[in-house]
Amino acid sequence: MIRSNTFLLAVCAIASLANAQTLERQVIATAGSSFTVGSLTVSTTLGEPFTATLSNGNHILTQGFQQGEPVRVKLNIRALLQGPFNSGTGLMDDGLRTNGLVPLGEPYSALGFVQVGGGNETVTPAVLATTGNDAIVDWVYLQLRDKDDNTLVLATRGALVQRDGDVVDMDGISPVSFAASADNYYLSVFHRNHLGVMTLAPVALNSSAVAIDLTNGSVTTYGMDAQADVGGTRVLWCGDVSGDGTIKYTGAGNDRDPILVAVGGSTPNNTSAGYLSTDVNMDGLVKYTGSGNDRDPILVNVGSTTPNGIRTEQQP
Ligand SMILES: [Ca+2]
Ligand SMILES: [Ca+2]
Ligand SMILES: [Ca+2]
Repeated sequence: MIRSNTFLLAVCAIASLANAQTLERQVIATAGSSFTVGSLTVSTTLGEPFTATLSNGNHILTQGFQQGEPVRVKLNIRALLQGPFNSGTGLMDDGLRTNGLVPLGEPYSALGFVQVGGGNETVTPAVLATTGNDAIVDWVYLQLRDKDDNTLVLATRGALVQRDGDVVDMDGISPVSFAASADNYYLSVFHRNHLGVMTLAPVALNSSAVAIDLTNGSVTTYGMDAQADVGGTRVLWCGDVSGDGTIKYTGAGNDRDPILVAVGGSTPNNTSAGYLSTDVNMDGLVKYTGSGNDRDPILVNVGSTTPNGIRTEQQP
């Protein structure tokens, strides 16, 4: 502070010798950078409060904290959804995409998933035109949680998942990023009609796209049986049509009845097309009976011989 005052007095003395002129303070808010003004090198900052403003009559220098690069952490997440998972290929089917049903905007905010710093992500039709192993299957919803409190959600966002399980950003190929400081975080991955999953331990995240593979058992997850095991491949449990964090086949609030309602309650053999939570296997068609119906996977997941069983999402 003493140095600043001394400098300010000095520049005031310079200013008094110069012709009076009007200076306008400028805020540089789009990026940080360094540049030279006469004999001075000036570094600008992004998103930090200023601590002092100095002037020599010709230039204003706003002093603040420096930030080397925009603070973002990147994650190279892999996760698979049981509904569209094909154990023969080891990939998810992309029936929603091939039927033109994947929305261009993230669906989670409208479904009531609370957003913290994220939401309203959008994708271009060109990204959804990609075919093959990297074709987009659907949107997922991600959370970063406080390393000291696994119930405290610090950041959220929508992201895309490819057929091979890569969770990617809006260009359809890049690792996802969050506007968050390098630190340890719990990661939770959710899907609109699957049970979400969370890392048991916080993961050290930084700007170098840390790998978190939730498909091969390399990352221990919170709770018991948080994911289905399909021949050694971990997949998110499908069948939470109601989105309440449980999979139920019978009883109040079960996930089966909405499927019957979707096809027309008195016409169980009918089908209904669309981007619908009742489409458990995510092929673009809601079916209650017959081959490839959306009801049987729910029964299988609660236990075929225990239809009254309830499977509960493993989140703290
Ligand atoms: Ca991929
Ligand atoms: Ca449910
Ligand atoms: Ca279906």
